[in-house]
Amino acid sequence: MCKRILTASRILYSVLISLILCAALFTAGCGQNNVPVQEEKLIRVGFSQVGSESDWRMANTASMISALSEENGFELIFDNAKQRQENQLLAIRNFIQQDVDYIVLAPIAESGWDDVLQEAKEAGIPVIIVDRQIAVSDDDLYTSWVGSNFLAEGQRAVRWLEGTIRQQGRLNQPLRILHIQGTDGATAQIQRTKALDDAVRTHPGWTIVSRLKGEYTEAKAYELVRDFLATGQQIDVIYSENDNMSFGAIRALEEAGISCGTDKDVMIISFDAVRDALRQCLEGRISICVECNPLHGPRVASLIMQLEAGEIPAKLTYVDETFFSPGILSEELINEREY
Ligand code: GYE
Repeated sequence: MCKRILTASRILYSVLISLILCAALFTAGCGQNNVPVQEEKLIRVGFSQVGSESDWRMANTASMISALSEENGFELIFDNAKQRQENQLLAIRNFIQQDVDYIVLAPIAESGWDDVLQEAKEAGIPVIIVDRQIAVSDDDLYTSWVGSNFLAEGQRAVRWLEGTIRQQGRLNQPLRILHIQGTDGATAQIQRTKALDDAVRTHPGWTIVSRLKGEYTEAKAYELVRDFLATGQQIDVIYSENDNMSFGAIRALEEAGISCGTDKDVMIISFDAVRDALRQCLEGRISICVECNPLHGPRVASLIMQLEAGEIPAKLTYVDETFFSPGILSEELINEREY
C-alpha cells in the first residue's frame, strides 16, 4: 500500500517536472509579451549587374550593395556579368535554382529576355528591372522598372547644342559631329542615339561624320577616336554616350594636338555627370555633362518593400535629372555630389 503511494507520487512528480520543463522551453521562445520571437528573416535578392565598364556603373553597384544590405533586411547575391548577356542569363537561372525571393536585373540590352523571365515567372519569383529597359513579348514578365529617361537626356543635350551654336552665330553653318555610341541595343544607347538622329534630321547643316562603337569604356573609345583622328577627318562636336568614353576621346584629341572646349577646336557633349567628368567640365574640356543618376539602390529596395507589403508598385519609374555646363558648376557643387 505504502509502496503504491510512493510510486504514484513519483509519477506525479515526474509529470510535474516535465510540465515545468515544457513551459520553460515554450517561454524561452517568447518575447516580453509572450509573443514568439522569430529570427528576422532576410529577403533574398539575386542581382545581375551588367559589368564594371564605367564610373556610373561602379556608383550604381555601390548604391545597390549599400541599400540591399543585411542591416536593411536583405541578403544580396551579386553577380557581375562582365558586359556579356550570356552571363546574365546564367546568373538569373542560378538565382531561380537558389529560389531567391526577388530577382533584380540591370539588363545589358533590351532584347533576349523572354525565355529566362518566363522561367522566373513559372518559379513564382518577381523580377525588378533597373537602369536600362527590356523589350519582352509580355510585360507581365517583370514586375517593375526604375531608371532614367534616356531620350529626355539626349534631347537635353541637343537642345543645349542648338542654343550654343545659335549664340555663336553659326546655327546655319555646317556642323560635323563624331558620335561615340554605347553598347549596342542598350536603352541608354538607343534613346541617346535617337535624340541625336532626330536633331540631325531637323538641322540641315548637321552631319554625323562617323559612328564609333565605344561600348561605354574609356579604353575602347580612346582607340577608336585615335584611329579616327589618324584619318585626318575634321570634326566640330563629339557626342559621347557616356563620360568614360569622353575621357578616352579627350586623351586621343589631346595627343593629336586638338583642343577641346566650347570655344575650342572640338566641343564635347557627355552623358552621366560623374565627378571626374564634372571636374573636366568645370575646367572647360567637356562642354556639357547631361546627368544620369545611378543611385538606384534605395529605389529598388523601396520597390521590394512595397511588394512585401502587398502593394502594387508603378510599372515604370523615371528619375528626375538635369545637366551641367561650366557656367553652372563650382568645386563646391562637385564635392557635394554623391558620385
Ligand atoms: O550611361 C554608362 C553605363 O545604362 C545608364 O551604362 C547606363 C549607362 C551609363 O555604362 O556609363
